[in-house]
Amino acid sequence: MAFLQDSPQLSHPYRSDRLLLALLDRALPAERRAALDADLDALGDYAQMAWQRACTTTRRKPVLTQWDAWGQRVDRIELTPAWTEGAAITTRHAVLAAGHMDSEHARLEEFARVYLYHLASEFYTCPLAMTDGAATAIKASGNRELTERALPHFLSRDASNFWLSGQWMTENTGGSDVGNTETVARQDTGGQWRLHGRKWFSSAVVGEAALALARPQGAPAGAAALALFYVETMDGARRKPELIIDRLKDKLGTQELPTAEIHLDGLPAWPLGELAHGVRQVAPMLNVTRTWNAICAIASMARAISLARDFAIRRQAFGRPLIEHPLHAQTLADMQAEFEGAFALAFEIAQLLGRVEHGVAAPHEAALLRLLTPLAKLWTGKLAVTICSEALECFGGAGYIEDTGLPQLLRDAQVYAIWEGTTNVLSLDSLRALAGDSFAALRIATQSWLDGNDDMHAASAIRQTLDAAARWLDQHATTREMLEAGARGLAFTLAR
Ligand code: MFK
Ligand code: FAD
Repeated sequence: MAFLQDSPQLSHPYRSDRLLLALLDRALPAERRAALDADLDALGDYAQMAWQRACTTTRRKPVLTQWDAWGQRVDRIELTPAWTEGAAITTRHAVLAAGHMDSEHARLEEFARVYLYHLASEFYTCPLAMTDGAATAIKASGNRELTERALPHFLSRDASNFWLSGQWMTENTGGSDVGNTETVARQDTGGQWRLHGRKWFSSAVVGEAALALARPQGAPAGAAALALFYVETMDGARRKPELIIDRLKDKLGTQELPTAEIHLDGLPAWPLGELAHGVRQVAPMLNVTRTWNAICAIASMARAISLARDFAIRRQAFGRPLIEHPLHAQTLADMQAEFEGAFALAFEIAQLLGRVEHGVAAPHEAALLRLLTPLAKLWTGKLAVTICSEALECFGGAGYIEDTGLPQLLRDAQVYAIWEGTTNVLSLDSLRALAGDSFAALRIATQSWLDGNDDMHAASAIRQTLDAAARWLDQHATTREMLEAGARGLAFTLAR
């Protein structure tokens, strides 16, 4: 019989992940740790099943049907299997509800679930992230009526009343520069606000609600005059007629995710708070979705490395398994080292978020979180592409073949750097944070880490890096142009 190549096998994403296990054992009190186990084990099982399913079935994309046979506008979207299972998996394993429990550990427990569920979910995690962000922004707004209306759905543990929320910011005029928003909010004769305009990317178009930026009628130009509104999209089982789906985007990756172009023709809307400073009001949402992005980016890296490592044991070249070739082993080790740094940073912001939200953070930790969130998002976003690309090469030609399931890892990874703020936009956001107390907070955090660590080499490298960054900020970045031009370099240095 001719030689047949073994396919890579996915080891259990939870039980075999020594980094995640060690983090949870270290960070959680024993009782909470034990209580978490069943959900993580089940999400690991689901991830293994989903990988098998993806390798043995033909990939599908969501399909939009705009008109029925009798000429009625229906805008019906057929979803892929992982998406039809999404609400049940999310609510059964409390993926979102866990993050809003009354504990400083809530976010860590939530993001451990997200890390395991993400790839199996086929980016159902995208609307989950936005739903979590919407819940966080609504809570932060202090709007009691909206909190009581929306949060029981967003954080539900029952699939039958679970709602997804979208985040409608990007328009044709600009996604980074939302100050150009053209969507207008007008009050009808009954005083109800209604949105009119076009949103260019809407990734949770099948969701039941959204937070949307719009300019109240008569407000001046610019970002500060935008308001943040809550909308609902469904009227019972039917989509509201004031929300029209123009088409689904044809994308490089995230193909199971139905990302739509929509327009709003008087969709009823409720302001979260004051009728201005909508960007400030949406910021809590942005910071949560950026945390999701970092966790999902490291989940992609973990998957790519896990498969490449398994393949290295199965594949023979020059008379021995790949793993016994020093250079191949070194390649895998280098990928693992980069990944472990990214894993540490991503879960650090998850833990910090939990501590800050529950009022148990040290005085410097809120400022630290404000800086580390954009840094984690921008660094993991880029690293996911590098590691997925390297992993594909580890499979040789097979890594380039669609029905191995491997190329999808790379195509999907490209999105992490683009949505939720591009690398440049987040580098500039880290300057916003550094203009406050964040650099001092980073020094305090680094010092306390160095105090508990006897690696002199690492300590000296870290001190030198921080000193160089401080010198650059003080002496060289003397104009706004210089500061912005160097922002990406600074951000990557600090993240690393
Ligand atoms: C599977 C993985 C999960 C991921 C899910 C992904 C789903 C994808 C969905 C999307 O992509 S949704 C669209 C996301 N869009 C963006 O992220 C927009 C990117 N652009 C920016 O982030 C710009 O920097 C920004 C729109 C914020 C610039 O707006 P402005 O108004 O020109 O900025 P300005 O004036 O500096 O900030 C306004 C206020 O917000 C300021 O506060 P004050 O009014 O009190 O002075 C800022 O400090 C505050 N702010 C801005 N960014 C902040 C923030 N506060 C806290 N955290 C931040 N990150
Ligand atoms: P631009 O803002 O035009 O950016 C173009 C380039 O210019 C980028 O490289 C950027 O880094 C650079 N740039 C911009 N400003 C600066 C600056 N000041 N300094 C230096 N460089 C700069 N949006 C939503 O609102 N809701 C969604 O559900 C949603 N889903 C999405 C799903 C997918 C799959 C994708 C790909 C995008 C989605 N988006 C969504 C949109 C996304 O958030 C935007 O595409 C993103 O924020 C970038 O905006 P833009 O496309 O207008 O690019």
